[in-house]
Order: sequence, then structure tokens, then C-alpha cells
Amino acid sequence: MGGAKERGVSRRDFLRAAGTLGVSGALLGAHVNRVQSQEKGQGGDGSQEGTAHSSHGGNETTGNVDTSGFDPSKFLRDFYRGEERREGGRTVREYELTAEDVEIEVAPGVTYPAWAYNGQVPGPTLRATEGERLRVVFKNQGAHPHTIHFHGFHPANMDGVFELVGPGEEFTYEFDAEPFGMHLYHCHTSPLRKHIEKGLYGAFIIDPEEGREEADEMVMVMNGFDTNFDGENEVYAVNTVAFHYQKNPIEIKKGELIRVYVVNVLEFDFINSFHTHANFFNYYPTGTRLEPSEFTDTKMFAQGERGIMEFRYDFPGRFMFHAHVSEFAELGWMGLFDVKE
Ligand SMILES: [Cu+2]
Repeated sequence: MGGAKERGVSRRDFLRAAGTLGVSGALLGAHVNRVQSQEKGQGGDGSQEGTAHSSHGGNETTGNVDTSGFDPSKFLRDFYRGEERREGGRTVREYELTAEDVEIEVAPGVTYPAWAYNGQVPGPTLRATEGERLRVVFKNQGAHPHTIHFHGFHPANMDGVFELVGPGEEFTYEFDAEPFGMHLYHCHTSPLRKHIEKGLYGAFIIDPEEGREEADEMVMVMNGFDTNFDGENEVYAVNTVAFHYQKNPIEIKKGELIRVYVVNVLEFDFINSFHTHANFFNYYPTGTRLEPSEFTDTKMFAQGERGIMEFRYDFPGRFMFHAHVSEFAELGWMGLFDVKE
């Protein structure tokens, strides 16, 4: 394996195998397109040999993922606010999260045996307002012990680290929503890397009491999948499905404020990134301050790093967004905004 890695072809070999072994042939399209791109001088080491076609820069998969169970286009703007009630003069939100073992499709015909909250990867995007009381009823219907570790403030026994919840067991986390910002939750059972990489994570948004400016809001969880279990990711994405937003561009309105809650949960790779084409965004690290720290078009993210991006598009048309780690982009982490008049 080391030799293959040194030549920098192990992930590409996987994609080739996905085609030739008849697993699906789906990602083979991505492989072929990428080789063509490399031959045309768009990067890569140029050592690949293949048949050149006219497609240029057309990194994509052939075929479609079945989105009847999990649709990244719906997930994008789907916020789980729990069941709201009043208790002792304050708002309490009660959520239910259940860990399950499920097969998910991360590229056409390429399935992954995931561990998932509520049967989906990422888990639902939890949303609350600062100061509210949150109650999260966690049921473990998977085959391994799991927990939920929330980023934010809470007592030690609500930290989801030592109180392992075994298969068939249940645990209720209860704490106040603070501080406001863009956070995440994930399983914290050891080996941690495995429990995160398998899919037990989600975004956790706490809105400031005074709210934020009205915007078209969306969530992007940067993730990846080790589909051949070699300790490397073969598929990269935002919201799980490789190239989903490339094939199903995100429609936004010209001039409208767009707010993207973004988090990097990628395992195995140390760094991820987010780049917007033909535009710059205001960036709010962790979303914990109301003033942006930066106006840029590219941000780097370590694992667990997250923030809020705000921008408007002044020109109609299709604009790419992708990881500025080129290989991630070519293996699925790429999408389009379709700006409408
Ligand atoms: Cu776990």
C-alpha cells in the first residue's frame, strides 16, 4: 500500500476498481474524466494514460444516487428545531436522536455501511436559540455503544464521553443552549476516529437571541468516506453525496443574502477547505461573534472547525464552489450555485 501511496495512485486505483469490478461503474466516470483533465494539463502528475475525449474539466459521476431516503438538496435547508414547550417560564426544546446501522449511498452505486443518527449522514441539523433549555433523548439501536458529544457549554455528565450508551439503551442529555454560534455534535466513543468516520455527526446551530439578518440559510457539512476501509477517504463531499450539488445546483436569488453554516468533520485528512468562485464572503469563525473576521474567497478548516459564511451574488448564472484541495474536489467535493434573476 505504501508503494501505491508514494505513486499517489491508491485512491485513483480504487475508483478504477469500482468500475472494472462491476461494483457499479459509477465512479469510473469520475475517474475517466479526471484522467482527461490531467492529460489536458489541469493538474495531476501526468503519468496516467487513457483515452482523451473532448470533455474538459468535467469531473462528475455517471448515474444518480437514490435520494428517496436522504436528499442532500432537502437536507441543505432542513433544520430540526425539536418539539417546543414551555416549562417553568422558559422554552424547552426536545429532540430525539437514534443511532442506527444503515447502508448509505455516497456516489452512484457506491454504498457505505454507516452508523447514523436518525438513519442519515449527516444527522439532522439541530437548531435552537441561546438561553433555551435543550433535551435530547438519545436511543441506541446500533450494534455498538455510542454517545452524543455536543460542542458548547454543559455539565460534565452531559458531555457524552464517559456515559457510554449500549445497544438497546437510552440516555437523555439536557443543558442550556450556549454560546450562540455554529457548532457540531458527534459520537465520542472510542476509537473516536472510527465512530466519527462512520457517520455519527451533525451540525448544531444556536442562534443569538437578537437573531441574525434575514437570509437564505443552508448547512454544509464537509465529509468523506473510506469506502474500501484502507484508512483513507475515497469519496469527498459536502452533505455526503459526491457531486450532488454539481448535478443539482443550489438555486439562489441574485442579490439575496446567503448564509452558509459550514463545518468540517472529515477524518483521515488534516485539512479541508471551502472556495467560492467569482465572489467573496464574510466569514464568522464558529459564528460566536456578530462581526465577521475576514472577507475572503477561501477558508481552511481543520476537523471540527466551523463557521458562518455570508455573501450575495450580483451576477446571474452558475458559479462553482469546491474544496481548494484539488484532489478532494475531483473526488466529489464540488458543487454549483445557480443564481437566478
Ligand atoms: Cu459511536
